[in-house]
Amino acid sequence: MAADPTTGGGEAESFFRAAPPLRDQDRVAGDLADFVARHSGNGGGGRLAGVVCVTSGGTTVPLEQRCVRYIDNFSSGQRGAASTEYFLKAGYAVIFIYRRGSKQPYCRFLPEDSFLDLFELGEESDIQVPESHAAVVKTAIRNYRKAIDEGLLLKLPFTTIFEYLQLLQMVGTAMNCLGRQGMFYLAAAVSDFYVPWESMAKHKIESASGPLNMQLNQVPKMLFILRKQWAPSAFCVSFKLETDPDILLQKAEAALRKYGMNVVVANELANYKDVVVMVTSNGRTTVRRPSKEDDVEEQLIDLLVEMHSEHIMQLNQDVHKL
Ligand code: 9Z3
Repeated sequence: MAADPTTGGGEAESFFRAAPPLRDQDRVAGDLADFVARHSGNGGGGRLAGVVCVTSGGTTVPLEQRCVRYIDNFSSGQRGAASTEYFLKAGYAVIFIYRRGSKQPYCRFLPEDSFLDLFELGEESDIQVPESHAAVVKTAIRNYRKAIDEGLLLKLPFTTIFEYLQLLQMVGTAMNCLGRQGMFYLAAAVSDFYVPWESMAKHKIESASGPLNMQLNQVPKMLFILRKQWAPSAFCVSFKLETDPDILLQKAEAALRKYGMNVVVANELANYKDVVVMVTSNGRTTVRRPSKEDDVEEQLIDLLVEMHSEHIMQLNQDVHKL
């Protein structure tokens, strides 16, 4: 039987074959097709700059099919949420693939622990926003509603590594028709190891039988398949997170070459909110956040938007040469 070109063959194909099917798969496919059709033509000199898929938050690796325990990856979703806001501001349509419960665009400044502090009951038992929070709530509602009402933001949630990679595959193949106008900005923290669905315990693992020994398989390298098969003309930005600064840049450079990324953004756990290094085939660019009140993502997105428009223009030049 011929390999399915959307699954990449080999390990990736068996990953997708064994994964539990995505809930709402048909609805997601329909929403995606509509969104991409509505925005195809972006970046070709029209009003919009392009379409970007932003991934955000950490994937979980379930240890049981009826999951009680799971392994998680570090990520609050702050980077993905902030970056989505800056992409929308720059005129992009955004497909936001996010971990359920992680940070959301335009909600980053709302209180998390004391959500009810945002509201108070008025004299007629109507709900009001106290003056102290009014400005931040108004801005959040205005910006969020604008993005939704103008059809510029499509949100697709995931929890597990299975859901995440199936969504990435669907978005990758759906965005292929956008060619160079598509961008992938892969900030989600993706597990490198997982338990294959078919070898996973069905029920909660017994603790009475003593210590647990478990072998985790390697997650197939989907960046390579994204690049080679799902959306080969898109502009691809991936992230490399390390805790050891001595290996960070060489790992980022290796990822750039191995997966054919346009940019790998290197960041270190200890200071990832303050500084990132953009690694490209032309060298390295360090981006620092100017102050605690600013986001490092603002300048990062500015630079990426510039590079993406050069990537699009390269196509236009190639077409004119024909
Ligand atoms: C990152 O490195 C992100 O910048 C952070 C953002 C996860 C640090 P927060 O969500 O954190 O703002 O709290 N993401 C990519 C991590 C990753 O899994 N990269 C893979 C790798 O390093 C490649 S896809 O191998």
